[in-house]
Amino acid sequence: MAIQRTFSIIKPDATNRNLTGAINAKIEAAGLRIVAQKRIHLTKAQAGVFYGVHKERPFYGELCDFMSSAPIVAQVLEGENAIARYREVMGATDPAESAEGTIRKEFALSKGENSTHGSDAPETAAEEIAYFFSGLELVG
Ligand code: FUP
Repeated sequence: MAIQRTFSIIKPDATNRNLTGAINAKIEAAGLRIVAQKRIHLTKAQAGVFYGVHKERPFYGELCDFMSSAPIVAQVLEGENAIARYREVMGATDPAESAEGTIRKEFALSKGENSTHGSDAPETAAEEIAYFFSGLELVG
């Protein structure tokens, strides 16, 4: 498997609890490199575009409110099979279903406030990276 890039967000529930370093430690321990990173505060409209795929879902409004409620840390992670690898490191969406040792098992508060986002496929990874980072910000 070739070296891949994936897009990650450390979400407001985690930045509020000062968990950025603890989550980054798990990412790095898993062999993923943080090749770009910035802390930003999304507007509700910007969060809405990012989660546009979910706009018909009942939790969409609440999700956009949450994602714009406090700063996030947007990241690009690089490594062997990075997309699937990071989803393993994050664990299942709902912390009640996440495996031991995963980020969400350890830190997530609920299915909505679940500490991290990770891309689910190469196409979405490319789109999500381009939404948050310019080519000049990707130094590898
Ligand atoms: P994931 O890929 O694990 O982030 O999960 P999904 O793409 O299914 O969901 C995206 C985000 O929507 C989740 F991180 C949290 C939110 N969500 C809810 O708030 N309630 C739900 O029932 C499902 C998802």
